[in-house]
Amino acid sequence: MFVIGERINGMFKNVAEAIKKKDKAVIHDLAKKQIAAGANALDVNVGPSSDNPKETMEWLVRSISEVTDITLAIDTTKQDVMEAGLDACKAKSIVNSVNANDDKLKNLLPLAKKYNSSIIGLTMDKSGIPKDSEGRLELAMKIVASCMEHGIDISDLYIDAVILPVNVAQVHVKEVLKAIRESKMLADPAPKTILGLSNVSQGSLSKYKSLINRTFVSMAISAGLDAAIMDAEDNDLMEAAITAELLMEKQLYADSYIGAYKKSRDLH
Ligand code: THG
Repeated sequence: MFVIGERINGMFKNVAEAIKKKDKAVIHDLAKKQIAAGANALDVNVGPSSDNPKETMEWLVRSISEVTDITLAIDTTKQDVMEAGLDACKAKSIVNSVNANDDKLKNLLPLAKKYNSSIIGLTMDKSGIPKDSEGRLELAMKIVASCMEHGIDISDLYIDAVILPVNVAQVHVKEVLKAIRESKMLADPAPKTILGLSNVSQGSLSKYKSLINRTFVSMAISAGLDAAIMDAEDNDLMEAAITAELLMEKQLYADSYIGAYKKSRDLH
């Protein structure tokens, strides 16, 4: 699975503080640790309370690029913040994200093309997140069609069916799994699929969060999930994902498959 580390996000207290104090060492450390744990890319989000989101995004991206040239997912809903992040990123980038609103598609897809970025397309629009898989697929189809119109390869598109916290939106979970399965039929080659995995356990008891995350990642991988924004430093979660991919025949079986996987990626 393509793992995007979730930790460089201003919703976390230590990141919010590092942003306030312009403390690069915290950001360097978070980047290095997530990569050492197996992240293939890093999500970058200034968080909900940034006064200067544009400058903060530039600062975060520049700080990260001092220690790695790994792919960065620029995580913002604001167009000027997105452009600032993409422009500051010298490595490969991912637009995280567009939704199915006409104005978002019209403004952000050309930006993705200009910066040669992959795109995460959320199955939501002005009326919110549809409750069932059919509604999600309709919006996914709209995003696929719009990418085609903009000359974007569908293999560069990740459809995000948007998982919500199970404690308040339990009925959504199986609809998301169904949407993952069915979004593979929207085009040939199919779009990839992604989730912000930890959303599912937000608000649940701390002692169960990791268990909920790793159970859900296994289910989502069996539904065809290709990528996740998740906690790469949760080793149980990473091993559950590797094992689910093994069982889905995404990797060749070997008795010591965890060790083989980590060795192949130079992880410990
Ligand atoms: N889709 C896409 N991008 C996304 C999301 C998505 N980006 C943001 C988010 N959702 C994914 N990132 C996180 C990061 C942390 C948590 C959830 C999603 C999280 N944190 C713990 C909590 O809130 O309980 C711990 C917070 C803390 O320790 O302070 O759950 O869906 N494309």
